[in-house]
Amino acid sequence: MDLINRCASTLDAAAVAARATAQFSTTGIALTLDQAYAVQAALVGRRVERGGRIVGVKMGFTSRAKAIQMGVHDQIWGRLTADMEVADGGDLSFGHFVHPRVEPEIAFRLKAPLSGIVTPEQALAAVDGVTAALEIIDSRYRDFKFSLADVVADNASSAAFVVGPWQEPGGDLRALDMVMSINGQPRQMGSSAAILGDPLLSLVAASRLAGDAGITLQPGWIVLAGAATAAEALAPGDHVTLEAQELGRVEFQMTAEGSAE
Ligand code: OOG
Ligand code: MG
Repeated sequence: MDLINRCASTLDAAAVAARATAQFSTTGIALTLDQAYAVQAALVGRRVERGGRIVGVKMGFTSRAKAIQMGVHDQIWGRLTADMEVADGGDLSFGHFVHPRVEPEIAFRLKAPLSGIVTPEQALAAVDGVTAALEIIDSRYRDFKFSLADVVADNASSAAFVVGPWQEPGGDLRALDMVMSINGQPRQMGSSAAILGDPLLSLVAASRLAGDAGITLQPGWIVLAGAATAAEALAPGDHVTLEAQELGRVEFQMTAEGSAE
């Protein structure tokens, strides 16, 4: 098996077993960024072969808070599949994850294809819904540590996501208060401004990166704009809510199912 498929197999097995694996970069496998995206494509390709379906993309490291938390400063993207989506208010099982964390985000839903260099106005014209979202990230690497190439290969740590009720696009998204609470306690408070100054610019960046990768973001796809604050670690039984001013509220429950406790 070639290097790309070997790395994809390692990450796929780690995700399926919910067991961490060693970072490639610290075990003598120095992937280039192009190779890392090829691993990501092969990894998600395996899930698609098992019946998954691509439903969108996620952006990573579009806020300083996240770049600082993880020590990775370049914007990255990953693929979302249908099996990763949890209904608003729905349940996830702790036992399916290695060391899950949750992030407050904003999501866009597309009604028209998008790829390459576009203006914010052109990006907005391709959107038919915007909402508050929670992303559950779960690095398949031990201790949640990775290089840029490692995290790109690991589908940008993405594990699951929840979107709130879709709202009409067109409102100003530049300064929405965002409060993420766990079990009723506010744990991260921020502003949508943390996402590149305007979450719409994250959609512009997603279009550019998709174009670079020879991909077109499709009508119906969801684009997660990236976290507005640092991520919070999750424990079995946690109930998570995000309130994003004007966009509303989104929530899920991390049940203790499959956890050691
Ligand atoms: C990588 C994913 C970053 C975001 O919203 O910035 C990300 C990670 O932190 O493990 O999803
Ligand atoms: Mg995220």
